Amino acid sequence: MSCLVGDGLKGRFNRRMRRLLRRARLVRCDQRGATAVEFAVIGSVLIFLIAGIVEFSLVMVVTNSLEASTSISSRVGKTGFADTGLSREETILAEIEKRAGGLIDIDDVEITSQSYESFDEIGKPEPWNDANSDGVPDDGEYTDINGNGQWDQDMGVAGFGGSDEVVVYNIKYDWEIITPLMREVIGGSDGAVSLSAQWVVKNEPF
Ligand SMILES: [Ca+2]
Ligand SMILES: [Ca+2]
Repeated sequence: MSCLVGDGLKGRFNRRMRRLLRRARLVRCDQRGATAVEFAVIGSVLIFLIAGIVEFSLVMVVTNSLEASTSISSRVGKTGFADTGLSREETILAEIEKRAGGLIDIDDVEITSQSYESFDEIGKPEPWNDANSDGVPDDGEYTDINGNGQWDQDMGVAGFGGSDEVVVYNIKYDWEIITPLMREVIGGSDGAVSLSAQWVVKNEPF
């Protein structure tokens, strides 16, 4: 009798132990799953951060290159110097290309410059008087400061200016974001970031 009771207890004990072992195995599987999920979440965030740091660093490097090339080239431009066999404009563009850096495709760089007689004229419209009150600067109502035969919102003259004139250099470049992930985040509709630099100099007497 005692032997039968012992067998019964032993059987129940064994069954409970098997159930506990099965549950333990299930719990261990769940933990492995949780670890995989945690790794996926943390790994994605980490990759996103690294891609962001790399892309923002490249944007800063390219922006600095544009600013430096514009600054130094405008100093060359203000002297009126023209290299042998080149026009003054070609000399300035060559200086910009030389300093723009290997990351920049110079063929896609947009360079414009406007010259003014003084700093006060920068970005100002040509003066006009609306004599017939139609809200439009008609012929005879405006002073054609830049001499192009029409009224302009900005009285600057395209080019690198003459002696003692003030020149505004503008340089623009669309930098393409490399990683597809960051293209969606910081890139425009074309996956690029529009960068620009501006520099103002007063030409020397030449
Ligand atoms: Ca008018
Ligand atoms: Ca004009």
